[in-house]
Amino acid sequence: MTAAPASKFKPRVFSGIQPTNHLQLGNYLGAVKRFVELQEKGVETIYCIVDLHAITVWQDPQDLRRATRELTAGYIAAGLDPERSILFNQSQVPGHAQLAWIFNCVARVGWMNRMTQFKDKAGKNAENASLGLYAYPSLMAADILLYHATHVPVGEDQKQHLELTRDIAAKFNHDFGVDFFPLTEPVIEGAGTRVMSLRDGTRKMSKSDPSDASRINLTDDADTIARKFRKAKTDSEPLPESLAGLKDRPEARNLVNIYAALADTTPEAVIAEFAGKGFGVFKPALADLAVARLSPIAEEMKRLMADPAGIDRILGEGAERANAIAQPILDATYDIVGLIRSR
Ligand code: AQP
Repeated sequence: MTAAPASKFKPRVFSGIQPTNHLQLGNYLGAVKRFVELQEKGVETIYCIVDLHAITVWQDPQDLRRATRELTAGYIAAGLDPERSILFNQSQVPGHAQLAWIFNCVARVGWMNRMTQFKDKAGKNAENASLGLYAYPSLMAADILLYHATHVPVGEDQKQHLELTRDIAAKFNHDFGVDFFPLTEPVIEGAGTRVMSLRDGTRKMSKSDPSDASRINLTDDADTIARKFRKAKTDSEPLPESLAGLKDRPEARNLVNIYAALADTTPEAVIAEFAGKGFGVFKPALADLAVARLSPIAEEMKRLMADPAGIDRILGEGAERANAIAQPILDATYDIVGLIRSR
């Protein structure tokens, strides 16, 4: 983690995940595992369940409630401690939506038009996408800047949105002649920053991919994990002697990266161990490693999910703590913009 350029801001980490479907391995390796590492470093950490982002595409209300609690359980089961990190769902802190509106008036339509995630998610029928999906990056900037967060751990796919967050902060500071919002640094590090689909090494692993076989869900049992890795698309060559030999082999490269991220090592070290071995050897080793790492998390999630009221309590307490940081920053923002607060 490098220091944010705007050094008047004390280090504060913020990130979030959408409560859609089930947590998948890419979310875990690209985001949640990093969240835990930053918590363990002793930095102030705020982790959100971004339910307002989730509803930018249709969510069944029952499923949304289930996914919100399940994601909270996933955070805690993976090692986030509600005492040391602030854990809450976005909609319980009204400042996210309020600051997002201000940023809707700062960000330019042309900036939004360049966002590749909108193009991917809206697909061919962009005219029919929700206005919320289009404005998603502006809400994401509000999530981060509402806390004056200096660092945001995310997967590679969020890099463009983080750049936009910096653009919004810089334009706000410039327009109003202040040095109020920090230029937040993305934290995108390690072998798990871009986990790809198990069915297509050119597409990222995603919660919403229609094919369940394309991803490992954190709720999958050991047999399902082993089967999905066994059936993962690969070529017929053995693993090469060096990383360069994986250049045009996206599926093989993906499995090596996943192994490295799960084992807390580098892809180079994985290649050194498995060079010359075929997937008949590598896939079972990968499945065993994944089961060893993920099964305890799945077990703990199950235990936590048995007490939904307990999860809701954690979210409520987290929201209070989050709001205590957010409200003064929102009030100051309103003041800078010229909006009167008379109570
Ligand atoms: N495949 C991935 N590899 C590494 N990191 C990933 N992330 C997502 N997929 C991968 C990271 O997980 C965090 C939370 O993502 P999100 O739920 O807010 O939205 P997303 O990026 O759109 O993730 P999904 O799984 O693809 O969700 P859906 O299908 O609902 O849109 C982010 O830090 C992201 O980088």
